[in-house]
Amino acid sequence: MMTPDGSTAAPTHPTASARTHPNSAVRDVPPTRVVPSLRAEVETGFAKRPRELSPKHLYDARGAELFEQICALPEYYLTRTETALLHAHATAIIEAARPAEIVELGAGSARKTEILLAAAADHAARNQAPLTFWPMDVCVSALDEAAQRLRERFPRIAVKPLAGDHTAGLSHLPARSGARLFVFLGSTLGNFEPAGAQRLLGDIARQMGPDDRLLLGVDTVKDTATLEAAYNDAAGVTAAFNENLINVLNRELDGDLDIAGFRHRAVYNPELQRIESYLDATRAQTGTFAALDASHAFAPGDSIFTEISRKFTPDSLDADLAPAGLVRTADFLADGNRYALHVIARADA
Ligand code: AVI
Repeated sequence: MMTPDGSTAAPTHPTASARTHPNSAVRDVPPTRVVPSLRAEVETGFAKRPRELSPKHLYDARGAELFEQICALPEYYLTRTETALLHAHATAIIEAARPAEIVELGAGSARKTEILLAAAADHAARNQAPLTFWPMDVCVSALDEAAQRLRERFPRIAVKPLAGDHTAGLSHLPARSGARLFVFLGSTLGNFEPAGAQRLLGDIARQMGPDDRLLLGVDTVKDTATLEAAYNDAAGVTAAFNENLINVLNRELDGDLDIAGFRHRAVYNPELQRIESYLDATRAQTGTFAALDASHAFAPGDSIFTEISRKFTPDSLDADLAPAGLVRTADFLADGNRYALHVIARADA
């Protein structure tokens, strides 16, 4: 399933040999390290108070559908602001990166990247240079759909989809043929704690040569009202997205929690500069998970901490980039600094 920040259970491959999916041109990127399964996360995360789970479990088929709807909500300014920034600056970004290859992490439908690909295809045509697009995602069906659409629109671009979880390491990416532009959009970096963000950035940095660049889209620190509205939309789509996690737990772990006994809550934590999303129990209930051979009792007000959405300043972003040996080389800011696209290089390049 397509997830902005990784898969639930990446298979472990002993070698880096590429596998092709049946009836699909998608190749596997074997994980470098094992990522914890939902089962393992419940076992450790539900022992904490508040209970916690990583946000990647929000993206089953229904969650992915609800997230698509969130991206179109009036309150959720992130997607349309990033799209507008890409339209405004795609040519400048491509001129700065001069890529022979574009590798997108968590590409999904690659709708926003299409804007960048149009500029990259023009650049490649002017220079009579080849161009390859490697969209990487855990959802093979999304990759297949995107590849078909992009091949039709950009016959000059070699579209080579990669199935894999970018949170499981990137050592087994295919060999390069020239300067690479890594792309990581949607402020998905904000769904990672600083340690996780730094690890992911380090994984990317280790794959970057001196001429390579990373294009990173991140949401920025702003007033609490705007931020909280974006995660508490009037139509209740974000609430449904968060509450759907109870369905995921029940289905995957053979559980019987009552979804009606939980309520979505999203609040801005100004100290940590992040939205924190919770599921609060509205009444007492005990859920039994047959797959875990365990029960979990919730009292009214007990919470499951389901997601962080960090908001960045140039300084806080630099604090994540520096340990990975990365620096910003160009910044593209939306009006009022509502959102940012950054072009990033190796500090030693
Ligand atoms: C995917 N990610 C960047 C979104 C965010 O803003 O943290 C997920 C999301 N959660 C609630 N609304 C959107």
